[in-house]
Amino acid sequence: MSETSIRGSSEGPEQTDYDAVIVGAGFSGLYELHRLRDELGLSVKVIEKASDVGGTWYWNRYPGARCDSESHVYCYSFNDELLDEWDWSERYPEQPEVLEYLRLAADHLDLRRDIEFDTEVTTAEFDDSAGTWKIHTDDGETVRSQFFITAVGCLSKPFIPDFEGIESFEGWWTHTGKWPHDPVDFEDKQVAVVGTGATGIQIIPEIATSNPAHLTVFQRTPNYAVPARNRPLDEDDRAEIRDNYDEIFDLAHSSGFGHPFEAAYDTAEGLSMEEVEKRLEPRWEEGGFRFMLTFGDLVTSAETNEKVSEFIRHKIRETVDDPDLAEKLVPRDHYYATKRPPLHTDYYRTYNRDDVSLVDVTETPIERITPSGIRTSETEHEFDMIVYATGFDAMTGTLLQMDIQGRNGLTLEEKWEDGPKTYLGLGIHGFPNMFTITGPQSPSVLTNMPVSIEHHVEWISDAVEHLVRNDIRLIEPTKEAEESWTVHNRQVAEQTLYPTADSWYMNQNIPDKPTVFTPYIGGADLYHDTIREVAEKGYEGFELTESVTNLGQQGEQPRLRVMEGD
Ligand code: NA7
Repeated sequence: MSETSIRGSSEGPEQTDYDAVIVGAGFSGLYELHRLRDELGLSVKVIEKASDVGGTWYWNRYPGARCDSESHVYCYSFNDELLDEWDWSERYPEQPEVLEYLRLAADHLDLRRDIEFDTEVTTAEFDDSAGTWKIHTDDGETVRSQFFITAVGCLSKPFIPDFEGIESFEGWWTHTGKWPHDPVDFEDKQVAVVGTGATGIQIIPEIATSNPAHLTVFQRTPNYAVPARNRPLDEDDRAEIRDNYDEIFDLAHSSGFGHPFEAAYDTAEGLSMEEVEKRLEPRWEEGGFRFMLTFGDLVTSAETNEKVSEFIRHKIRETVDDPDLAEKLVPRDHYYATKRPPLHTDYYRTYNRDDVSLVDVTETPIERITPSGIRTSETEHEFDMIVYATGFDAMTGTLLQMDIQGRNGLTLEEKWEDGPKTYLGLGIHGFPNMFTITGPQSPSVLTNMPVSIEHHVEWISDAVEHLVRNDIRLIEPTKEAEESWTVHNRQVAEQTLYPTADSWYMNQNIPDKPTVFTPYIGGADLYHDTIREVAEKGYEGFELTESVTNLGQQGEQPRLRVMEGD
């Protein structure tokens, strides 16, 4: 038992208590464990549903799964030894490599001993009288903790549409986010992929080149995919990255999107299409998210966006041989980047193959899944395998599925009936001592995630340290601060083109979810300044409470102490 443990509650021998319980052992949970345990000396438990570390990179192991951020900034920046020890092999890291990196980080920091794998949180309830959290898990255990920290990722609850007959399919089927650990063989199989978001766009070319008998893609909305231009990194690349790590991370941590580059030009407004192409072409050749950041007003100016969108449409038409098919693949219903902008490797060229075909479900909707395939309004397609690349109940889905109950039994589900309400995407009024790493209403999914994760973990760890050093028992956003942040979120989003698209950013991919823009689009740079200032002003907007007055029968107050001398 750690010197700083709060074990010893009067609830009985099976009760095990911690200073902090963290849910999730991906990028964020691992770093939060390290900060709280190794730097503050607190007793910490991580609860993880999977059998290993990795979070999203544990689950999303479908062929072609690759990060769209460049590898040298898709990692922790806080530990020089880790940076020295690790070399990325490609410009964009493939799933097995990210997973290997996170395994190395967990071993390097000796994190596994405080992670309980294969365990799911079923309920987390705030005990008003004790001022602590009770966390129940599917193995029948309950642990009590002072702080409850969610590190559950933003895209962790897979979504499969409620197609009639889905269970009746007699072939092999899965969602990309629940991909099996054993290799999947597509050879000589009739394969269907449903969905053409970032995931579908990655897996479709991989299946097409795995010798299937035929691959049929079911598309509802065409997407604007930009070439990734992935390539192996050589020794010279790595040397250059190492020599410039400080500058690279400084740039990434102070930029609007968490990448080490900013927009090259302010706007395309007033420019001729020829001038626009001259600016876009080099960035198209460079590939990746740098293309998206050619013009700074891409998501605020309809004129700029339409010009960039038109450029991409032209590229699609140039690549796809069959003009009718090309038109089906050309997006017209939304502005570029108002849905998550995918990167691709050979996506459009894949449709030039004879063994690949496209079903536009806006023309011929899926009516039901049958034992032998998919029936549309036109015909029945027979398949051996169906891959659902149909996305996630994003941002709030995983939090809501944990049955989180705050003060007076208020559930998060009730609280967020009309959409998420938070203060800074970090805390929730009515849910004291709970922190959400990259929660809704923070920049999260609009940025390079490890950068936003580091900012959040460090902010939360500093807040916990402040509380402990000052004998403060509870921290909770005020109702006013939360309301004002929620209104600010909506107002900033309304100044952009984002609300014009049906996207998972807007919650519109899940039936009956309230339509509201969920991440914070005010810019990661401004956001980070804001949360820093809030802390500097003594956690402005949070109510800090020194004692829990009605501890009742819970006995002694927790005895949290931060390790001295650090
Ligand atoms: P997305 O981006 O939510 O894509 C899901 C895809 O599935 C998208 O093309 C959807 O079409 C399609 N979809 C969803 N429901 C249906 C139905 N009922 N019929 C046909 N097609 C459907 O999820 P991804 O996994 O690709 O990406 C999620 C994030 O993971 C990604 O942004 C990265 O950050 C990593 P729609 O466009 O809604 O018409």
